[in-house]
Amino acid sequence: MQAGQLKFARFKQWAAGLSLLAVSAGALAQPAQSTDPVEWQLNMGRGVTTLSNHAYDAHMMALWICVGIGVVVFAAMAYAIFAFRKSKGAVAATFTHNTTAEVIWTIIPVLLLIGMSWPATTKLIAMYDTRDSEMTVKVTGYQWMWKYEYLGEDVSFTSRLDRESDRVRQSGERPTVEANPHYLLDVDNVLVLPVDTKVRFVITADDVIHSWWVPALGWKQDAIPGIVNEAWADIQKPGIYRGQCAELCGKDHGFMPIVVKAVPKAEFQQWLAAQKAANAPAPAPAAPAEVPTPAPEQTDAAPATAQADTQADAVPAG
Ligand SMILES: [Cu+2]
Repeated sequence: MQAGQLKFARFKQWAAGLSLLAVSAGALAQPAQSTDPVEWQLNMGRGVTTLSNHAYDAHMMALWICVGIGVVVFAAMAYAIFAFRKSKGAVAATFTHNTTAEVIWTIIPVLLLIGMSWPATTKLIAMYDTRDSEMTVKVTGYQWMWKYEYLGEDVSFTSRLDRESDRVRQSGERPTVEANPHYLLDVDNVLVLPVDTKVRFVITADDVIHSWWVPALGWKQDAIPGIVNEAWADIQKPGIYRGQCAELCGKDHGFMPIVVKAVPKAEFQQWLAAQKAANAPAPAPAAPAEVPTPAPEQTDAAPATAQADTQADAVPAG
């Protein structure tokens, strides 16, 4: 009885998987709203940017070429096994070389490789082409959060694991899909970006190597202290796109998720204006700092300022 139930459960799983396959096949024809992975999803997602679509297309082309090769090779093998079986009086071949066959099985793979590498290379070059971007976001990795700066806009903030996920993970409670649908995948401040806009990212880190990865954007980029890496994205559909740090960066590596919220251009401008307005009062209280304090000796002043800057960087205002 147990075994029967188990079998039935397995069957149900398979049936669900197959129906999901059908659903995702339909979804591929009409791009889906969410790019979160679904249970029993077998293929990679298409993503929501030019680059993610490039990656998907290159992947599908390679996949179908592999399928074609597999079919041809296994069909030839099956035919040989069946047609030249011992009971039909087949005898072992005596030749060791066949120049024609060797030329054919060298040229065909070479053509296939060239056929795959040509589009792959153009796509790779496109990945690094950040020209004509309309805005730039600086991403800085910290142990263990991200800092986002909208360059030239005076808007910046940090983004870290939402407090509820953090509480649950440290409480020993068992998270459930119902109670915590985005357990460890939510942040306090999401990165808001406009759709249909070429956004350039400059990516670095302040302490150790991190990696900024949102699968729906189609790439991940290392965040390395002392180095500024570049990437770009043109998100085509409004939505919430999640990612994570993809470089082992310490004990809380698994707890520095990324959430990108893509909104229509007008809504983004409103959001940006609101952020600027919220930041605006900040300079006023800062004014007293300009009041000249008893001037210390010049030799001391420089290191003190440098230290203050470093601290300000290391502990960004949440
Ligand atoms: Cu990290």
